[in-house]
Amino acid sequence: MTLFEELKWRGLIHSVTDEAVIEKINNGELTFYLGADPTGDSLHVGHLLVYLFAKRLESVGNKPIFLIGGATGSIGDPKPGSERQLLSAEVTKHNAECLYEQVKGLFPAILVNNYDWTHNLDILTFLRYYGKFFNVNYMINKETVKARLDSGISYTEFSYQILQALDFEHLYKEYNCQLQVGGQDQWGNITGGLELIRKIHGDEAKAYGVTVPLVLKSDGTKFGKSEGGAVWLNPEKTSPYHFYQFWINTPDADVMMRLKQFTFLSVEEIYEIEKSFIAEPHLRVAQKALAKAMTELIHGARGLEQAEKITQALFSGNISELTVEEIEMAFGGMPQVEVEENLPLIDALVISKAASSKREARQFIENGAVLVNGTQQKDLEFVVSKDNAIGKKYTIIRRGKKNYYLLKH
Ligand code: 485
Repeated sequence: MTLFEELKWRGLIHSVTDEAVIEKINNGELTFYLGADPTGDSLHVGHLLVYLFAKRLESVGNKPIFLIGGATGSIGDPKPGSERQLLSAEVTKHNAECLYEQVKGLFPAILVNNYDWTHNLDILTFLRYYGKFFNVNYMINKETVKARLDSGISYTEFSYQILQALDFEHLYKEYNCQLQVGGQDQWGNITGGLELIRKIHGDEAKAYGVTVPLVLKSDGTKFGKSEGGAVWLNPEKTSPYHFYQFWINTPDADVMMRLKQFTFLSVEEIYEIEKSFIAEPHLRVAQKALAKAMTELIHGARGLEQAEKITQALFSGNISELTVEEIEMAFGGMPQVEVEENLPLIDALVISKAASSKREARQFIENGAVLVNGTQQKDLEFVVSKDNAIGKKYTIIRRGKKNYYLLKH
């Protein structure tokens, strides 16, 4: 299987502008670029596919340029619905630094910022030289603009596609960059760049575009969200444990596709996993392989180890093995109750809402449904205190098989 055949098999090709690009990709002979606007300070899993696609191209020798849209980010790629809020220079600068750090962790790339060649462009050069290459009738037919013609679009956002086209031409000229990759929503911007290259450099100029499909979920909901909102790559925003949980909760209907799209497991490995998955779906072999591969890719061996340890501890109830840091990771974002003094377990159950009344709390304890820091507690007189807390800081109450409550001392 060639790389391109594999990319197709993995469901990573939406469109290509010219089939001639296939052989060049396979031979690893291209310099290509991927651009992102610094609109946020972290990537989330919804962005990840295109970046991993770039990593795949890089792995056979193609050379990546990562373009940060310091200029375009200050304008805003038109999105359906409404105008974007303009971001300040400080915010885009901070976001740009954060994004570059994350991309560096995924694959080596030359970093460029379109602010560098855009900010000194004077209005007369823009209109008299570049403007002449763009036909308004054609521009308003681009999907992103067309979608806004009814609700309205500012001249600012309308001009966005010209700036992105200028970038491609610039990188073509300066780096012999012949390929731009992006998500399927970038098709219009990418082809705009190709036309500009042809108009300036002639028909023999060789440049291409490849787009990657949007990640779809079989149930129609948006990919990349969990209960807590977007699933971020930044471990301070989404812990490795919650990241792992996101992948392990992938529905059966989607899991094989996700293994192909997102992981670097080989074709053979994926077929092996599929066999056991079909034979014994309840063992969730595919989900486990996916969560493992993705957590290791983004958070390294240590992040994976933590995530698996916490998952195992919460599943088996052996909470006492967790460190304070791991407890904070597991329960971060979940409600926790602060307790000042020693507290009878019965009261602790009520305060943490593990039980609705003292009477119910007593029943739970007597029935053996209550575990304190991983140990079943049947003593109605038991007192929760700093001294018997994990790390003198946390008491974890489990009621029944799955309900966890956190008390902080
Ligand atoms: O020369 C360029 C200047 C800016 C851009 C690309 C090339 C950014 C692009 N217009 C854009 O808006 N990209 C999105 C972003 O920045 O978040 C997303 C795309 C997605 C995928 C991802 O960037 O919506 O499809 O391409 C990398």
